[in-house]
Amino acid sequence: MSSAPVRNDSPNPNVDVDAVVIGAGFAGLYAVHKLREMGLNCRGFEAGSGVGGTWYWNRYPGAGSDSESWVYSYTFSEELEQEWTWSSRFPPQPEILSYLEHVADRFDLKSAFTFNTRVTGARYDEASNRWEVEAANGEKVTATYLVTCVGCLSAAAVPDIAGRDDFAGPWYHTGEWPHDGVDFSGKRVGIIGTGSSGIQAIPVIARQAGHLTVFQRTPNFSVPARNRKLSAAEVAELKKNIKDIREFCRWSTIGQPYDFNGQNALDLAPAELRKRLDEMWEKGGFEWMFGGFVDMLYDQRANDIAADYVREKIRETVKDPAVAEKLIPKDYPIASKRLPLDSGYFETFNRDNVSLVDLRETPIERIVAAGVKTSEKVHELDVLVFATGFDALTGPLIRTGIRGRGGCKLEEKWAEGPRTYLGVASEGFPNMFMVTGPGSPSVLGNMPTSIEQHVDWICECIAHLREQGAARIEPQPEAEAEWNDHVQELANETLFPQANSWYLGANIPGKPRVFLPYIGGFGTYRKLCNEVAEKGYEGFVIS
Ligand code: N01
Repeated sequence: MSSAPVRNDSPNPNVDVDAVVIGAGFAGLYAVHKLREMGLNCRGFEAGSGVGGTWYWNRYPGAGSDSESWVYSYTFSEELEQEWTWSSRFPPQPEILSYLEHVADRFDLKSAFTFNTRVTGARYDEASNRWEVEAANGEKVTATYLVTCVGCLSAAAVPDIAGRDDFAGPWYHTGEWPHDGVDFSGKRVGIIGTGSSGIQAIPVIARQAGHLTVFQRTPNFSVPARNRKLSAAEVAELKKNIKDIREFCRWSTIGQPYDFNGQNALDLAPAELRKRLDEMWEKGGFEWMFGGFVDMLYDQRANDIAADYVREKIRETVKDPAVAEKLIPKDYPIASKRLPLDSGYFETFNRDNVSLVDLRETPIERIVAAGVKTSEKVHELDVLVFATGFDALTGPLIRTGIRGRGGCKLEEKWAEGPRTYLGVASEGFPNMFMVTGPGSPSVLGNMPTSIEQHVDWICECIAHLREQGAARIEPQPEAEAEWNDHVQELANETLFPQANSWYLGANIPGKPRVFLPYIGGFGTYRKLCNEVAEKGYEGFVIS
């Protein structure tokens, strides 16, 4: 990358900048760090009062990472990597937030950001070749480059259930949790949703609440996290080997320190397969699925083996067979919805103070002042929790009010689904870069690995433009169309499209059913991005 000094001819360097970065999570912090290192003048905007992104907003009980701590962090600074010590295998939300606070302070990143300030619009002006960014505080800033670091799962979705505002008690969405916590002691709590957030929160809330009612629409598979404290010896060993571990992640299928084992489940004798699944189950974590047999994601017969294994575990764990049957997913392939990791989720249903309402048997009719009214009865509640997910990937970008050439709104261009090239740029939106946008591996891998790859690639691209004296970059329509077809084709080769998941936008009424992330593997994607750059940004128009 060029280290040539970069000129900033802006009349007002605070208002007319080289780059606007939206969001101060993992992505935005690193983008600011890297762009500043290149000599660019950056302004950042963040809706929250502090840094952290996902980990700023998702403070619900039990929130934490499902990626191993030693890879759920930045690699750009060896000193940072060596000086920070994680407490456990899967770090809890407060620890990740402290880490990001530490990074922001250590590299003086907060000074680039205006906090408590959501970006309300960003318009590309063709005449000046600049982005005009408007913030909720009335500020207007112009920039050569717009770098969106808005997160993939940051637009909370609260379902529009009739009577929602009639509820007499407080209600909360897991993705917008109050900073001073919620005291559930002795309360009758209801929770709607059994995705990853619900599955993390339910065991913890159950331990505090007087009674917890879980409203389940679709039962979920889940694999034990087997979280544990890291010993000093383990930390020392990890730190010693961290370079190799990280290099492995960079080229692995899901950006994690393990990968598919190159074997198909269907090629193994049943006893051997069972032994391997048992060993992996004891280990816990995503590795059980994504460090094992790749045919489980492609071949229904192999997937059935994994699904039946988990079904058996649920039956063994949940004492009441009728409750167990309700908790067992039967109508979609395992892992075709994002596989949650849990710490005692199924065990929670053995508690006397927990009850399960199967919304397929008794659907919600409306919310009333006293609680949730299903077709059976009113479930009386003091507090209601929505663990109902997010308008994933496209939602956070669309709500930013982005308009490209000719005033074209992003939501107009994406009316039938997102159209991007490499998930990083979209034709008609010159000089706009999306970090982990739709069409990139993003949510199908370890997010910090994805984020660092994207930010590095974007910064090298910007350096290239500046070296060439080029004013503008945007995808060629043909390259973009080809990429989008490729993303869909790859998804259609797997079992993923068989589930109604947020990967397909199926959780948001009216959202087009399009597979959102790139499923070809993180290492493959990295290689493709590198090749595009090596070929002079093939598929882009540079002018
Ligand atoms: O959201 P979800 P999430 N009536 O969309 C139900 C990441 N994450 O916040 O399946 C009744 O998965 C919905 O039911 P159904 C991770 O990538 C990571 O849990 O649509 N129920 C479902 O059960 C994850 O996948 C971590 O039928 C309704 C639930 O709400 C992503 O965030 C931790 C409903 C939503 O599940 C999203 O997870 C947490 C309605 N009207 C999250 N509407 C870690 O890394 C929705 N539901 C640890």
